[in-house]
Amino acid sequence: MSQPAKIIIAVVLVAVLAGGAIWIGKMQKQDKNNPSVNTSQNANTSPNDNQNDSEIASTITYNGSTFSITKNTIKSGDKVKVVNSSRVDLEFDSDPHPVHTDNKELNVNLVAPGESKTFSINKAGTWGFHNHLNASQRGSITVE
Ligand SMILES: [Cu+2]
Repeated sequence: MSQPAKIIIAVVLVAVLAGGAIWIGKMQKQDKNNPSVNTSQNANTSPNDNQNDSEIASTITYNGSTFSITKNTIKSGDKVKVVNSSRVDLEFDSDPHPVHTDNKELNVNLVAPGESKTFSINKAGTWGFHNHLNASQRGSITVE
């Protein structure tokens, strides 16, 4: 074989090998990208699907004389529902009475008999609350 013919064969071989390597690289990239796109879409859409009671982290129920609470410790950003199951007005507010300044996120004020109000707490700590109409009726909730 002549010298120029060997050079041409060598150049063609290098071109074919390089082309194959680029093609395989592209295939691997596509395989990696497709599943990750799908999972990130699912993660972004699911949290906003439901706006119902399943998102309530804790429920505080007033029976006319005392408060009961389903969960004493919740996470920052969680939703809390205040239910007035009594026949009298409830004014649900943060401690201390009468200024309600410890954590104003708890100041939901009037909850009429048979009604409820939902609020979110973001500030970490243990927060006391009371019925402003009868400040001896009280409870607390902890936010981690
Ligand atoms: Cu008060």
